[in-house]
Amino acid sequence: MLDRFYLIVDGARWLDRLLPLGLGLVQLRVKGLDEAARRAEIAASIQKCRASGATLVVNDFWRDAIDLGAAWVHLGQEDLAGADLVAIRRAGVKLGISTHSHEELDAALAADPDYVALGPVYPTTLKVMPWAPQGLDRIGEWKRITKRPLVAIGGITLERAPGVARAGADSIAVISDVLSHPDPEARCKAWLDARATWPAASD
Ligand code: 3NM
Repeated sequence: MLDRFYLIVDGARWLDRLLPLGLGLVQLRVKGLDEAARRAEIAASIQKCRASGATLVVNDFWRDAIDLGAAWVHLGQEDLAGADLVAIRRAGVKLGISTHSHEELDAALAADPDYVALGPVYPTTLKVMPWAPQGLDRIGEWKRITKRPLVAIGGITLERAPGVARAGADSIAVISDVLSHPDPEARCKAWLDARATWPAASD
């Protein structure tokens, strides 16, 4: 089962600050680096998470994830279309896939992922996206259809988290609410402490 709090970071430097707080699940989402810098970030993140007992998910770069020994990879739909799923499976790498519509959900389920992510649940300022916010009802619908761990993402704050969990999300993925907070360590700690208080789906 996935940790209920899933932090997404844009560089390994965050891990030194936040892993000691007790993070269990982290995604490394790096953009715009050259290959050598990207692979160094991924390798460092794998090592840091391993040392701390956290699960690291590598966004997009599935070849690097295989080469460098990551346990998980997360793919958006474009990367999914070009990915060698057989190679990913053969390497024993687990797979999460983003979805934003029923069509994308069909494509994701055809790849038999280990989790499905649904977004954006709320408006997000982090990424320009053509999809309207999904809302909480969609989470329950996705949970019924996917029958596997469900990650909710997009515009989720600590205050919104209980409702997202109640709607059926197994894990809540977050960027801005932690990384853009004036005190990321304190905010991250607050998320970690709050996890246990969230209701189970449809409590
Ligand atoms: N993917 P924040 S929303 C990276 O809907 C990403 O697939 C999304 O950041 C999707 O927590 C998103 O700051 C951004 O809204 C999440």
